Amino acid sequence: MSSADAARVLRDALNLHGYRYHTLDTPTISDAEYDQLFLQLQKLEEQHPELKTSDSPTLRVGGAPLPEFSQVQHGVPMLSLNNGFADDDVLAFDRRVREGLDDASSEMEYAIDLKFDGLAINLRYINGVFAQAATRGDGYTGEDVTENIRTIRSIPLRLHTDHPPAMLDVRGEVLMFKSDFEKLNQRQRDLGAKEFANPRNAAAGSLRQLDSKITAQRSLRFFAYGIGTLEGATLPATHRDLLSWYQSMGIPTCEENAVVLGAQGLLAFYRSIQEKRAQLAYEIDGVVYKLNRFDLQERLGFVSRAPRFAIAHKFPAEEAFTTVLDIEVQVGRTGAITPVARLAPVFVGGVTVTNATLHNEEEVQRKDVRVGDTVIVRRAGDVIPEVLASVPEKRPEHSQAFVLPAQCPICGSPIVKLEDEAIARCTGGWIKCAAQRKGGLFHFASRKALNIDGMGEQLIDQLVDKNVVTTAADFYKLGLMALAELDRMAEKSAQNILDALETSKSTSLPRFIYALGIRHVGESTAKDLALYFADMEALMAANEEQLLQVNDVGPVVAQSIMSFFADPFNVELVHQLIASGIHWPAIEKVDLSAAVFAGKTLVLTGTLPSLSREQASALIERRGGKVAGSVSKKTSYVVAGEDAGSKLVKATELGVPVLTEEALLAMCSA
Ligand code: I6G
Repeated sequence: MSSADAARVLRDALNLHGYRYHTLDTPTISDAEYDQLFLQLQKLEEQHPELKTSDSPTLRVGGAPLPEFSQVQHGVPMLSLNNGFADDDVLAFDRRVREGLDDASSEMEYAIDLKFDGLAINLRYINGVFAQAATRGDGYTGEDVTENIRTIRSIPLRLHTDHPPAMLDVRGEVLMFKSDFEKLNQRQRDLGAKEFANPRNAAAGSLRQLDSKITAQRSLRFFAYGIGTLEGATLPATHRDLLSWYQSMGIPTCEENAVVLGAQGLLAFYRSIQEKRAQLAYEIDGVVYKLNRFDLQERLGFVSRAPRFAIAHKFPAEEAFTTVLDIEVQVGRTGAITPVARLAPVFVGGVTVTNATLHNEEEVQRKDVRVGDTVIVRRAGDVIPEVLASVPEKRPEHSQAFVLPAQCPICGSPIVKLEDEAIARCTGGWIKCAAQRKGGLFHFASRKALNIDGMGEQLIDQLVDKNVVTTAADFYKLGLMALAELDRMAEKSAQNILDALETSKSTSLPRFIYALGIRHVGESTAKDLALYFADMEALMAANEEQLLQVNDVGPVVAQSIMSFFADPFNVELVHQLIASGIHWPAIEKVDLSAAVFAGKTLVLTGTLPSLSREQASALIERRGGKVAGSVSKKTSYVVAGEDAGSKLVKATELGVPVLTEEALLAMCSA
């Protein structure tokens, strides 16, 4: 084989394996084998520089630093979208679209994409080969970031098609996944370098590097969602077809998208994605609605610099500036001390925020947050608001750095910090420290534990402060009189609490174990412990050897469980709770290590014909399996029912076996 042929074969193989790894998530060769091929091509190109082509994967590692970015004129302007925030904005958009098309009575077909929080980029392919990339800039002129974009492994350097367009401008967003952002900031911390405030800044900072070797070390991704210039091919009929065409050519698109009818379809998707938002691997700040058909898009056209056929429906702002009024410390149920910033009220992410966590002492010092500082506050989904960074330029004179108190502000016990822990703790324990007592009681009553309806923070505060309740067993000694004497407690509400306490007595063993608040025993470990021991007395008497047999229990968790039950106070508490009437259905003891799904992870998708999600999960867990929420290479089976969506598609792409309910039941009874 000639050197030119060898270089072409190696290039094609590396491009194909890169695509399988970075886009499809189904590599067919090992990393070491890939590296071997890469080295062979690098060597060949060194010996024959004339064989180096612009789609060579060896260029992905970055090239010589540039003196500056040159300017690129966009063939078709990269315009921005009008924004809507409220449902009414969406209804008005839909009305304008229908009226603009003289079709006020029909429901329009809309395509919906996520509005990724990244940077808009234009990728130009000439005859199927990646030729240039440019930022959006002012929409008409951007910056040439070709060498940096080339380092993004999921972007094909050559399109996977035998009939590429003569020229294609792919529009989309470069972003950084949340997990890659965390890793990058960890690396920045290790190097003593400045951290990035959020994934968007990290993506922007990584892309605007004159030295593309730095970009190559950052994990950036790309999702395509639009098109600019197209020559030598026919434009697909709809936006959705465009994305499918891109996918067929190896250009990454996001699988979270939809085609819906009418404004109600738009709003339903918006709400479903709002619920899912925190679980997405990347940050989004809203969704984008577009008429699906390109011919209708063209008929509507543009108004000033934005299309009439599309709108971004944004989520309420998630970051805002405010002032730190004070820094106090909170004591959690395990004694963990958390510094909390008291803030001047600020509206962020749809609510008014007055407190934000500062996590721990190190974090306050690292971010150097001080009383009087102007800070950026972030609220993401249901997550507790946090202070992201302070703005030192706006700091008042004579401000003081934060120092953690030596004594617990609640019980006065010493605060200590173990060497290997970032968290400082109050040493008072349940008995001395009312904050720990309240935290433990709140946990016991919480939804995933004994689920005592109405037993909230304010009620527990009163019950503890008035010495009516000390341990969870005291909840079940409460009478109508004691409750009715509390502030803001009418007889009816008191009776509701008593009814909720009664209802909570019928529980499950996993809930009961979780409710005890043993350190390191969360919901999932409680479930594993209940399945393994099937009996509370057996768990209380378990030694380390037995505990280590339980799924996901290691020495630290085992030690924590043993020391909890080594305390006669805790054993007595369990006995008192059971004596007060708390009970659960018996669990049949099974040897999970030999069960059909031992060590396997299953994902449920769609509606199963007869089993509810909870029933299917219980079946799987009782046979040693774990139920996960998303499909990956590590998924053992996907159980699919009617209307299974993107999870089923992903399973098929990754070659994960798919089970029907019938097959699941057959495996369970084998
Ligand atoms: O379909 C889209 C998805 C996401 C977009 C979009 C977007 O921004 C993150 N932005 C524009 C300007 C357009 N479509 C036209």
